[in-house]
Amino acid sequence: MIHASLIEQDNARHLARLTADYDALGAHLARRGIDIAAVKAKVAAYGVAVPSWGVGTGGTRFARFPGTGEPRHIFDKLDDCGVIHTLTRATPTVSLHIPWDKAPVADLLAKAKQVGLGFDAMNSNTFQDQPGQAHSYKFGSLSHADAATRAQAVAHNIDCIELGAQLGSKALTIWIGDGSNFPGQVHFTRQFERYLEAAKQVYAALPADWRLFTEHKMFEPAFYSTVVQDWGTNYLIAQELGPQAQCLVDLGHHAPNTNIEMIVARLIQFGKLGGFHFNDSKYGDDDLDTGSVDPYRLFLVFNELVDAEGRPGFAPAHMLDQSHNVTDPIESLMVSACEVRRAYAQALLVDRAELTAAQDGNDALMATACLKAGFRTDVEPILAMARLEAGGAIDPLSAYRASGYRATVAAQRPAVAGGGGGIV
Ligand code: LRH
Ligand code: MN
Ligand code: MN
Repeated sequence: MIHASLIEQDNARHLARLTADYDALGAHLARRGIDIAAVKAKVAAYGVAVPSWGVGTGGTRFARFPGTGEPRHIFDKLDDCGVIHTLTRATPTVSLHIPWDKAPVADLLAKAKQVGLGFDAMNSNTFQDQPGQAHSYKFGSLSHADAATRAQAVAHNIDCIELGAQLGSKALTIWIGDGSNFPGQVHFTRQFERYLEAAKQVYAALPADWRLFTEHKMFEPAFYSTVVQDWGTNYLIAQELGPQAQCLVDLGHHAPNTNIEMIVARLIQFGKLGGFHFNDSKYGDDDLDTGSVDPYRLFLVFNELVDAEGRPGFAPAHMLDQSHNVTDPIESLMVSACEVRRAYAQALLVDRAELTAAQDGNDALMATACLKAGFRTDVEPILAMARLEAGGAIDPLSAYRASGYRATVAAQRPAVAGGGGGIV
């Protein structure tokens, strides 16, 4: 969809500047005792999964304003995801949401091969009703008071595992909307007992090399109480289910000002950090572009991840999960993937020996200055050089705009009407 010659042409415009900037940064880092090539190699090896649902224009419960060339189905979505990876070389996998992306396995595999992508964690959906479904999720799914509804939700999750196993995925992410809207509406303990019993049935269906990620979220769609509301409940679930169960941290699913990096550290310490849904927020589950509001917080999360690198069995899954309401989703996802890599690169620059010495010497100011030294460094030349050497674009946005991809697909994909709300 994006020709190599186009990338080469666009790169040619930026190459001299990049080479000069990269050399200057290399000299600067060498003075700090850091080998720029080693940082670049780590950045180049780092990938973040794109959510299939992210390439469609998002919306709020009030309205959705579609862009042009909206993907019609999973195959269009995979084309768009392919563009993101071709230009950034940072998003080698796609995370599917079922049943939104349901399609014959052979077709999914063929398309993924054509666009050069693999499949990351599968996401189940028991927060919406589907046409023809026997039991409604209006009052819950895995924790529903009715056993038949719970069984239907369990069966759907097992279907997702079976589909994912054929696609080469290695994890299932469960997020449920179950909760309540009124004090007294549900019995907290009985509801959570039902959830655990149902989740155990899903866990029992996991292949030996799979992981089950449970994703907590403070509120919404339930507004009084939510069954898996915070990392404490999430940790209890992972403990109850067993070693293949871990917690997924969506950055937008916490109360404002929550110390998310500390939650990350706690989960790492006890072997229960499964992965991330990266996004940014100001108020709640805003699903804003990763790093757009508080890049320092993203950096602090990566500071914990870099600190934990090399721990036995430490392999959290990294995915984006955001909603693009006013931008071209491909552009937002490209920029966000680069933001995640930026936070990683900055965290790699932190002098860990100096930090430990400052911490142990109770030198609060030096400790925090040590972090800031990593965060303040402009690592863009490292990111751009990693992309260039992998065949990607020095400036993905500039190459994408030069390609005219959006206009091309807009001519092929019929325009869709805007209107009512929705999350995708
Ligand atoms: C819930 C959530 C979860 C869903 C996705 C669409 O807010 O973060 O990950 O699967 O959004
Ligand atoms: Mn999420
Ligand atoms: Mn969310």
